[in-house]
Amino acid sequence: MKTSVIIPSFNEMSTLPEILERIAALPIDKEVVVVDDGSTDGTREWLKGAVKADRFPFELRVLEHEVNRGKGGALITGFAAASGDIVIIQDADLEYDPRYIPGIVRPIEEGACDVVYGSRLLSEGSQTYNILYLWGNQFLTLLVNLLFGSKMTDSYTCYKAFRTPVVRSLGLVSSGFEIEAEISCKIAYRKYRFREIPIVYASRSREDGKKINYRDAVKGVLKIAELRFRSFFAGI
Ligand SMILES: Nc1nc2c(ncn2[C@@H]2O[C@H](COP(=O)(O)OP(=O)(O)O)[C@@H](O)[C@H]2O)c(=O)[nH]1
Ligand SMILES: [Mg+2]
Repeated sequence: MKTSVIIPSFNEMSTLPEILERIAALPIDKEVVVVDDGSTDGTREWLKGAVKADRFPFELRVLEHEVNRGKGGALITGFAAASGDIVIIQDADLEYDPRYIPGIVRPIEEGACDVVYGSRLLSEGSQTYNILYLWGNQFLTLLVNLLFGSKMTDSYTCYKAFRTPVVRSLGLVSSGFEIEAEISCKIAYRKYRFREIPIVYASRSREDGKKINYRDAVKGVLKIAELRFRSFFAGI
């Protein structure tokens, strides 16, 4: 089975090369689709050079948005372009270590489930940027569980893996970080076979390039409420 690693990137020149090196070392059949969203720090030029030089021992495809469409917009483009049997999201920063990818996709390869999350809350070692980010994530996860009857521990984790037809069936529309809430609500509502695997997360600071902020948490709450409301009248 081939895994498509989808990487949304926006100004990640300081970490993306290392991420691709680590993916190259993974003992799985894979392709990488990077969706660059108008980076101005050289990420885009470097990616073009890497493709031209055939620098990595896997198929590397780079898709570009002329104007910035947000992490969600990038993921929607990447999911549509994936050619693998399994899709997994990998952020372009080093907060999530690609060495966890084989363990996250294995239950899907074995046919045991449709969706696997790498949870930061199931392991001791995870560091969070600050306590408000942790509380924000836990509050959003609690809302998803309360309103959609799921038992997730980390609804906003980057590490989300799916059987490709499953992620394609979700009809995702969110352009910003609230896509994490949209995915988690729809996965729960449709009762896909779900599992969580512990991962250790190493948060970065805003100075290091973190983009998600408090406004994204508010958008997440509104997205969860909107989807629950809509699900009373029609499926989501
Ligand atoms: N293409 C694209 N990627 C983005 C955008 N904003 C953030 N990202 C990527 O999304 C990932 C997560 O962003 P980050 O700010 O680290 O959020 P966090 O890890 O969820 O706290 C990183 O790989 C970013 O480069 C965007 O507007 N467009
Ligand atoms: Mg990050």
